[in-house]
Amino acid sequence: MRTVYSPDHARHDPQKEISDGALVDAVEKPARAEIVKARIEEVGLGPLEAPTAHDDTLIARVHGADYLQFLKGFWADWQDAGRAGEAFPFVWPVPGLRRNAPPRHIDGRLGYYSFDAGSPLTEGTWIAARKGADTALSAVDIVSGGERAAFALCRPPGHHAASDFYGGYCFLNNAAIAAEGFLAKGAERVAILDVDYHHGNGTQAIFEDRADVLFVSLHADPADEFPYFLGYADETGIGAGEGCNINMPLAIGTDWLAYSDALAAALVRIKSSRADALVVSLGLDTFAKDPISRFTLESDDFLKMGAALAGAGLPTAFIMEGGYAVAELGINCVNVLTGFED
Ligand code: SP5
Ligand code: ZN
Repeated sequence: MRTVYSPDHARHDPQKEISDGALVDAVEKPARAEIVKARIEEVGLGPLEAPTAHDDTLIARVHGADYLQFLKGFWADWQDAGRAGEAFPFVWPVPGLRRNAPPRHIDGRLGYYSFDAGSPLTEGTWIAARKGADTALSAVDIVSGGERAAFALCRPPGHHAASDFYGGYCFLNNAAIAAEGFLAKGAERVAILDVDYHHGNGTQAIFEDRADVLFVSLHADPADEFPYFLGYADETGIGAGEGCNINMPLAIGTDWLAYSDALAAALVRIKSSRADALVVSLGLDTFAKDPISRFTLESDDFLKMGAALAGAGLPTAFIMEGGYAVAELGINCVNVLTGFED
């Protein structure tokens, strides 16, 4: 399998995040992508290729123009405001406050365009995220060119980013951009299967009123886990998209036995959707030893996950999402990809 990778991911190198009510060491680190790259080389999965540059057309189908402008210009604005370190929002326009226009002040703008304080914006965030979008689109190009599958080793991840706000370590929604890529290449319908431990709230929000993109997500019950405010089973789609959003919240402690049942059900739904292509939001934070998560999948289970995904029989773009047990992340991620190929 061909992998798309850019060293520019490392320009997003956050040091701290707010988590569990405290400022703690960031877990979404450059080492994550590097250990996956090293494992790909170790097992000889296939070539590593640089992304090709894509213009903003498909990114602009996913994200609002003002949001993109905010991200692009943020670091200069932050410095103009006399700020130096990585940036955190601390006030948000929840219902009861107004979110009709971005405020002038940088702290107001940060809150306007975000939903959590766990996702530091840094000097290199925009370039890394923008290269990540190129990485996802390049994987789509490879699959549209006739390959059965390709892997976009994106960093930072994307599935929590909505059309006009960031959060959950995510800034540009790479999986949503990949889905738009398949549609632009002529697919009539695309399925997105999100196997990250956390609900892909951004991807759901982007497509929930559309029938051309089916979103299916297996994740920890949001009553117990981040992102808390989306991802419940009764969110089935809106308007024309009714029936095209499927959330499968799973209990804390879920093991492969229960997970594989849910995955099989998800794949039955995807196979019956007449989708022309599949985007997999590939988070590895369902792993038992993940430091921020509470499922109990083991490394060998990721081989089985890959084999199950191949059973959908669709051209597939794998998009890297979460997974924070860095020591085992390369093994677990590449196990999905080799399990898919075997
Ligand atoms: C892409 C992705 O996986 N984003 C996840 C963002 C999660 N951020 C909130 C983490 C809260 C962790 N709380 C449990 C820590 C255990 N000490
Ligand atoms: Zn996650």
